[in-house]
Amino acid sequence: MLKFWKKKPDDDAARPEAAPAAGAGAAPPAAPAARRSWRDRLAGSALARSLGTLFARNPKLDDALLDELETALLTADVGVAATQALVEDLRTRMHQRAFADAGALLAALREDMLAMLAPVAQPLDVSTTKPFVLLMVGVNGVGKTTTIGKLARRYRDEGRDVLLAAGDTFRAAAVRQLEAWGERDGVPVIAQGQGADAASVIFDALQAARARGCDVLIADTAGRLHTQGGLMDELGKIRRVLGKLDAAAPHEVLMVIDGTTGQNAINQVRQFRDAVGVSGLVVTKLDGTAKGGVVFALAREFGLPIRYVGLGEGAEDLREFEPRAFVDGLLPAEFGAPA
Ligand SMILES: Nc1nc2c(ncn2[C@@H]2O[C@H](COP(=O)(O)OP(=O)(O)O)[C@@H](O)[C@H]2O)c(=O)[nH]1
Ligand SMILES: [Mg+2]
Repeated sequence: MLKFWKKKPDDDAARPEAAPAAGAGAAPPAAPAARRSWRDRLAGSALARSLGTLFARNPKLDDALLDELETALLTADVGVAATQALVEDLRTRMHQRAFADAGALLAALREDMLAMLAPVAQPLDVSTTKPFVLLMVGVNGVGKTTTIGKLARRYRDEGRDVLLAAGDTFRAAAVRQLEAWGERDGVPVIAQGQGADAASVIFDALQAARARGCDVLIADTAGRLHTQGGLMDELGKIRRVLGKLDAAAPHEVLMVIDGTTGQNAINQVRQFRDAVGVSGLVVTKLDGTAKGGVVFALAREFGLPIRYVGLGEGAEDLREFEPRAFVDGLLPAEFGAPA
């Protein structure tokens, strides 16, 4: 089910602004010509598909329906606690005869889902200080560097001066990948190459950001070192050296979660939160086959702000998290408002 983000042959023609790829093997994919709707992007998710199937046959209002709903939610990584909260509320109200039909139950599910997500829909405001230092963390392959490329584009388009720091010095390809995004976005990158001390790269970058009067500094970090302990030590050191220049920096520690990883995401957040502190989340790869439910599990478990979600690989595919668009993208079309 890669159809939502696979490059189509005629995409290039419709994309006059598409820049040639920079850096062999590290080329960020071009942005789609038009922003696709949330529903378009989320339709392939396991939750959207199973809820669609479940309610398409206009089922009877009974406990069997709630059991099926429970299974659908658990299978889509909503997690035990969030699933129970959702299903038990519906069960209580169903037994009180609050619903006329399955459609009314689905409408109540939608409201409950929105209520669960509302507290974590807190957009990130990078205009509170200058330079605003954003430290990107998360395990390998979740989409940190890609998200930085997308954010750099977004902030630049908002008229901000952005600087990037190539703090994933563990792999040479990681530095090249960030530089490719920098070229593409027209945003400078501070790098020292593979094997450099990540904390010193990011320290230099903050000094440069101050000297140049930049609005936002976004620092990439490694997701994997020789040991997990080594990684946490490195992130701790980065925090400490930033604090020497600006006691409040980093102003945001943004943890990136791969939306397809399921319940393991919970363990990842717990580990990073305890070791380096996390102030916001980005959930990527919700397009395609991601199960989608992990967003509810994260909201329920941590209550950390979900700043952005990734709905594709292109620069335009990073959206501020909007619970309404997200929930309506997952629920069968006839019950939700148009996404
Ligand atoms: N479909 C999809 N792919 C994504 C998204 N975000 C990142 N990716 C892809 O995930 C892969 C790993 O991304 P990368 O930024 O290198 O991860 P990092 O190791 O955390 O820096 C790349 O192929 C990205 O294009 C997303 O929102 N949707
Ligand atoms: Mg990376």
